[in-house]
Amino acid sequence: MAETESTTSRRKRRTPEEASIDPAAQEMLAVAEQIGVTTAFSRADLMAPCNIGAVGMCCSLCAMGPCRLTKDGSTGICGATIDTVQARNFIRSVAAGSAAHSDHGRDLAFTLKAVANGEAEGYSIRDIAKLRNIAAGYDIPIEDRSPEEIADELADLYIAQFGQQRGTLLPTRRAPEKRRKLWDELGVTPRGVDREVVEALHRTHMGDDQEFSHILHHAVRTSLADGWGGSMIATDISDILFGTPAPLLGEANLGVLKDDMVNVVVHGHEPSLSQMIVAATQDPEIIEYAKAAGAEGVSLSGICCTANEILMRQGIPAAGNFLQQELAILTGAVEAMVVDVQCIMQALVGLAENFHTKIITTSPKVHIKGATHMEFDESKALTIAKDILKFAIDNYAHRGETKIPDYKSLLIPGFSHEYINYMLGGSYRASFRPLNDAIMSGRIRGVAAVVGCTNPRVKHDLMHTTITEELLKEDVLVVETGCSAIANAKLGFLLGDVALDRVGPGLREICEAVGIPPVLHMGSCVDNTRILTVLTQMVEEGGLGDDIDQLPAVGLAPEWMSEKALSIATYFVASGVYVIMGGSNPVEGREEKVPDSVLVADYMRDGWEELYGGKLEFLKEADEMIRCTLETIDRKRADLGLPEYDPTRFGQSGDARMEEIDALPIEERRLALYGQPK
Ligand code: BF8
Repeated sequence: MAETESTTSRRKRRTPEEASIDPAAQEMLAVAEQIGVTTAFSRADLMAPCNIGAVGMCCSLCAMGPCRLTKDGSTGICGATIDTVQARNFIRSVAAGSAAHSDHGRDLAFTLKAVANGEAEGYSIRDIAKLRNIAAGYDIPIEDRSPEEIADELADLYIAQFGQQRGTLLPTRRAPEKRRKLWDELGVTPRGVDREVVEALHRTHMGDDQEFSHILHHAVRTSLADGWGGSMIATDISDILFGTPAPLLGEANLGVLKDDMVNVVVHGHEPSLSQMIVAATQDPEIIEYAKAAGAEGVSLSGICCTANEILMRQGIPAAGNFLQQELAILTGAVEAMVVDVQCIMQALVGLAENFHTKIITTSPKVHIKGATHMEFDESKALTIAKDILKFAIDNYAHRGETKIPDYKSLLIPGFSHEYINYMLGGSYRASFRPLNDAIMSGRIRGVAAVVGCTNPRVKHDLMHTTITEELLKEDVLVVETGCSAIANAKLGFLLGDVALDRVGPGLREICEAVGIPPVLHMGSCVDNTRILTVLTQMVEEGGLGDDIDQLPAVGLAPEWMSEKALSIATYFVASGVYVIMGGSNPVEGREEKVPDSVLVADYMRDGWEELYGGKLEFLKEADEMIRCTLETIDRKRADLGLPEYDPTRFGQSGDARMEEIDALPIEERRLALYGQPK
């Protein structure tokens, strides 16, 4: 097993090779050192995390504090105990994560409404079949109606989900029946997106909810309003407006930047503007404008989840994941970095001042001091996109020396749940049957979702790639979203030919038979809802139990850093999945002498497992995460009565075996093929 380094000393500055496994990142970190600028990597080295706040022992909810609960038996000034403080901090993070994803979904719902009413310049409804399917699922009439009429009604229905006060959030009806009943029984079925987020904030105001498991009960409800609400709505509408992803060829890493073109990097999360910028780069007027400025054209690439949105739909290259946003600027080759919402470092502006790069903010919700603000308005979307590109092109003349690392990898993204369904059965027999059969036979041992951020507190990309590599060898099919997908793309895991030499024999047979890579890129972080849908469809297909908690499936976010990740983790747990988070555990602070002082961490593991069949654990090392993943998969296989995993039973067929046979002399080849000379 590859050596892993989960944490690094805060006292010493890491070398580029210690900070990242990615040679492109290493090259740029060396440039940062040469020119004497900081990055998130070096700032993480210089700033040790607060050892009180990091483990949930600090309460800053009122002005009697902040209170540090570091001594055994100590409480806040109001008397709040450590478990209450940890639960309150946790639910506040879940509420922020749920709000971020869901507000993104809300904005897309308003964009859908505007498109339906002809008020959004440049947009159209790309996936009419998905629009009709989703609308029919909510009993919206679809026959003899135009796509715009259907979209208008669906937009209204989705907009209403945010402000709904009572009843059941409608997308939850897509969960398995048994799971929905469980949520109803436990009282965690979300009512409306905004209501759950607001209630989370109310409950954690000074003097409110003070029983940690009761607070966490509402954390579950708030997270479900994200996963089976706001995020699911965001994925649905993105597919309707911009097209449901299907596999295509893409590229990832900083080597996608072009020396002879105007480089525009889009960074953030919402696809509304980035999709328009994609369209604008093809506009003859823009191409001419770029040529007049002395460039060969405009080269667009992405960072973070915006990268995933346009990569999986149009094949626009990904310049990198979260920790590469500053590194892209360090190449000196970026004319403009266009940002919208979430995961945008404030340090970008100061760093860009060392180069010619312009940082352009576009969301009415996100301004950054020193950046150029060009506000996005869907009614003039294409015009604004062209204005942004012209601004970037005008900046090309100011470009100085460039250092673009010569590293990029091919990948095949675009595995929406619709495409997975199709690829397993074709147009007429689209089905999850082959996947379920492969799991039941043991060719595929189980499924792991390796997702989430990169975090400068751990070696960049190492946990994602180590865990993925080891699970593939153990015949575990891996699905990916977010920054993790970009990390694994850089090592070639998202490209069948490269990756298949590194996977177990049974998984290899399935990948070859179906024609897929062993790591399926399913999109951005809101698209974790596609994974919920896949898990539900696996349950509904039959043979693997009647609820998600029975599936041999595990979720991992080994380098997480954002509050959104905590919301995602919680809604997966509540959906029945064992979730492993790496790095720091925000609820691990304990009073050594008080035996029940790890109440919150224990409850998230054992209490939640008892209630939901899924549990949340924070583990430090990759080896431990891999071991726990495989143990859980094997235990769930045994509980289902499936055969014990045995890789020696497979690998006798497949492309590799055929290549071996082809290389044999004719007599031996006949013997291998027909069992006797012919
Ligand atoms: O939403 S994986 S660093 S980019 S939070 Fe951010 Fe984390 Fe990346 Fe996408 Ni998700």
